[in-house]
Amino acid sequence: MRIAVLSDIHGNEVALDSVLTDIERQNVDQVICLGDFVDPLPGSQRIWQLLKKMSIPIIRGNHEDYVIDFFRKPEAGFRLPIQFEPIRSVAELFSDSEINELALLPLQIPTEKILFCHASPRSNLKGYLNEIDDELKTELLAVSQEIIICGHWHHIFEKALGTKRLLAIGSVGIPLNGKTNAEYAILSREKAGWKIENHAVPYDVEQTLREFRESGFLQRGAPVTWLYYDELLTANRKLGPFFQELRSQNLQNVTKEELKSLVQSYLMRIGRWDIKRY
Ligand SMILES: [Mn+2]
Repeated sequence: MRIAVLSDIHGNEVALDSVLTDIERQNVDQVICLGDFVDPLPGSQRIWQLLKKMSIPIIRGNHEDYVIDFFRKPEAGFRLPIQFEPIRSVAELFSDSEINELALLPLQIPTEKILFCHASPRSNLKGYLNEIDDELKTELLAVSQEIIICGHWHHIFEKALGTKRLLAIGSVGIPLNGKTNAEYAILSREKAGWKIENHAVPYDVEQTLREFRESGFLQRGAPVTWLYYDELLTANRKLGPFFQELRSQNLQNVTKEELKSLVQSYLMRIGRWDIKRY
C-alpha cells in the first residue's frame, strides 16, 4: 500500500501540476489531501474542481475555513480583518454551492492505523510545531491510531511519543523548507511498519509569481500578499514571524496603510524589500 499525501497547495496550480506528474511515476494506490488547497493564489477555485474530479479524500484546512467565513459574512469583518485581505479575492472565485461543498469537508480522516488531519487531531489551526507539551501528550495518547499525519506547518518533522508517531509533511504550494521545490509525502506499508518518504519536486516558481502578479491578486491582497510573494520566492517563512512581531507589540488593530508601512519596514529590515516587485 502506497499513499501520496498532499498538503498546503494554497492555490499554486503550477506546483500542483508538477507534483501530480511526479505521483504518476510513483505507483501509488491512493492520494489524499490534508487541506489548505486555497488562498492566496488565483488557482484556488480551479484546484478545488480538480481535486473533486480526482475523487480523493480531502480535509478542510484553516484557509478553507477563512474563505467560507469570508464568503458567508464579509460584512461581519474578520478575525483579524487586515491580515486576511487576500481572502477577499479568493472568496470571489467561488460559487454558493462550492462554498457549501467546502464546508462539508471533514477535519480528520481516520483509518485503522493512520489518522490524517490538517494541523492537529483537535484543530485545523492549533497544533504543535515545537515542544510536545502536556496538552499534546494527552491529545496524542487519546488517538487510537499509531500514526498521526498533518500538514499546516509547511515544515517537515517527526515526533515520537511512546509507540505513536506524529508526522508533519511539507507544502506543495508554499514550501518553507528553504528550497523552492513543491513538497509532498508518500506513506508506504512495509514489513517493519509504515514508512514515510518526503519528496521535493522542482516547479516553475517564476510562472507562479507571474500569475500572482498578472491576476491582480498580488496587488489586491497587499500588503499581506507581499509576504506570501517573498515566501514563494525564497521558501523562507515571512508571514509567521511578521505577525508574531505584530502580536508581541500589540499592533493588531492597525489600518491598511499602517500595515503597509509595517510590512515594508519588516522586509527592509531583513533585506527583502523590493519596490519594483510590488
Ligand atoms: Mn494551514
